[in-house]
Amino acid sequence: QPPVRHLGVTAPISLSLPTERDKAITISLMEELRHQGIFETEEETRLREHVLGRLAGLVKQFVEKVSLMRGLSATAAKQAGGKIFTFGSYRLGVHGPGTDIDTVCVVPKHVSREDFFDIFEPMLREFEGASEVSGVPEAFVPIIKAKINGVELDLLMARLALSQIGDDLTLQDDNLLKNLDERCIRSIGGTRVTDEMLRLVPDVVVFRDALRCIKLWAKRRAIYSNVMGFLGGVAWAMLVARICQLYPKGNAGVVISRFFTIMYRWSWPQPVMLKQIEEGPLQVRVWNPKLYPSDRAHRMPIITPAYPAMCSTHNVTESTHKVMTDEFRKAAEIVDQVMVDKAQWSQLFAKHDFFHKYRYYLQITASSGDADTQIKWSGTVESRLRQLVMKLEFVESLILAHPFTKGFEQVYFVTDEAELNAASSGEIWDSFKKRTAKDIEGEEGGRAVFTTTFYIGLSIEPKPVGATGPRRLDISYPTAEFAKLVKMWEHFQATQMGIVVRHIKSSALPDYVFDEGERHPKPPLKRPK
Ligand code: 3AT
Ligand code: MN
Ligand code: MN
Repeated sequence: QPPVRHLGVTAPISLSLPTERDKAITISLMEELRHQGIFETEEETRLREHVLGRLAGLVKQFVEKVSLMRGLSATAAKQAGGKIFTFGSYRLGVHGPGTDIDTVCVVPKHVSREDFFDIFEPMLREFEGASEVSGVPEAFVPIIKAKINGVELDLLMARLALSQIGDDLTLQDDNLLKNLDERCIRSIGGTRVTDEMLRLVPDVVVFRDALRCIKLWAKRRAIYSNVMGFLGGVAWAMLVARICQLYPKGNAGVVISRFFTIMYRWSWPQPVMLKQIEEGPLQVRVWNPKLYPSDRAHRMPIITPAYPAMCSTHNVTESTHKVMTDEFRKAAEIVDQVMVDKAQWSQLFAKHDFFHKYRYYLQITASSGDADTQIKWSGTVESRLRQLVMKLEFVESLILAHPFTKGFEQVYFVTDEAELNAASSGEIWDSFKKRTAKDIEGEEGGRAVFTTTFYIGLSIEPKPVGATGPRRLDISYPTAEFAKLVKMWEHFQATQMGIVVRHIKSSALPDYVFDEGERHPKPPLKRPK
């Protein structure tokens, strides 16, 4: 085999060193990022390291305890080991203040998943400085969420087919996946992908700085969300990593200045990959559009570098693809201006204009009577929203169905059926707008309504020249189908949960979608007489 001369599936575009200009814009970019407050303090960094050290010790204690229970000798129980690995933004080194640390606890084969929830979780509850410990053993990726010394943690577990887990273990070897439970394979997938990504970029510091910039930009422009059909953290990281490979000697300014143009011009559905897709020891599918029609349907495939290769962007739809392409174009224009000193970096991070952009919006309101139900119900509706987007994309004369990346949560206190129906439909009447829990105490029919409202911006084809009458836009079918679909959720209860899809004009958008001073005040919506 020839020696590896470059990282990535093609040769680099340029091996040039940064110019004086590149150096200057990188300095101003980093200044702007600091100004935007995305870096944590040194104190917080130390606290995270301290917490991870303590957690690593606790995992070893847990393994030792279970080992003794299984009849291992004291020495063997100590040697059984146990190790934690991080993934997510913390592992990549691009986390912000107050974000979580995603961690997987790797244990030897005689420690089971039940032990993780029956023994480790109680140990964690007793652990000094731990709070808000809550396990979700039945999740697709079983997880314990917790806080230690105020630091949020997502804890996964993986049981390897090894009798000891030494401190020097890495998760790189594909053969480690053999004979593992699928949940364990999924749980170490995050670490395997982030570690591989870090190995595949020419300069980790450049990669991190550039990724911080892209993450901030994508969040501000409301295109950072895997569930809603945009890209999530892993996919954005892979795009940046690919540009780093193409400019191995570049600094952050170079990478950013090429990023948007290259992504704008990318010939999708040609995939973005950090290395060639490899086969491996498992009977699992790796991404292959030649073989699988569902893989062929991916519009913007961005493929994870660790075996088994997967597409991290299967939620992208025609609309979200268009929206992202448009954002790439706009950002490329701004960065071109920054390069010639005609714009500031801050302009790249300007807030999105989603609620100013469209004349019509779909308003999707999920409601229920209590906070716990609402979390699960609104999560279910959110996770299926892109199904509605895809149905809308089939509607004739609808150019674009643009989902907003987050839902808005409101609690209202209503006193009768009419108010209840209004609130559950996403309407805000003056009569209950400012009412508090206290106001309905002892009131007959008084109750709380928890609502989460999502928005989809609609871009409609202009009327053909000479056409008369209003343009017909029939969205009753997709919206009815969507309501039916979410109600098929296994825990759906018609008496407890509501779902209403409304078609509104931009002038009817509620104040809560705008920042203070973002829009001119309008007359409030009165209760109809
Ligand atoms: P933050 O800095 O934490 O906002 P992040 O990139 O670390 O950004 P997350 O902590 O949300 O993002 O997720 C880290 C990884 O965990 C990304 C994904 O591989 C996995 N993950 C996130 N949410 C889920 C989920 N609901 N189920 C399974 N895996 C998930
Ligand atoms: Mn995270
Ligand atoms: Mn997390």
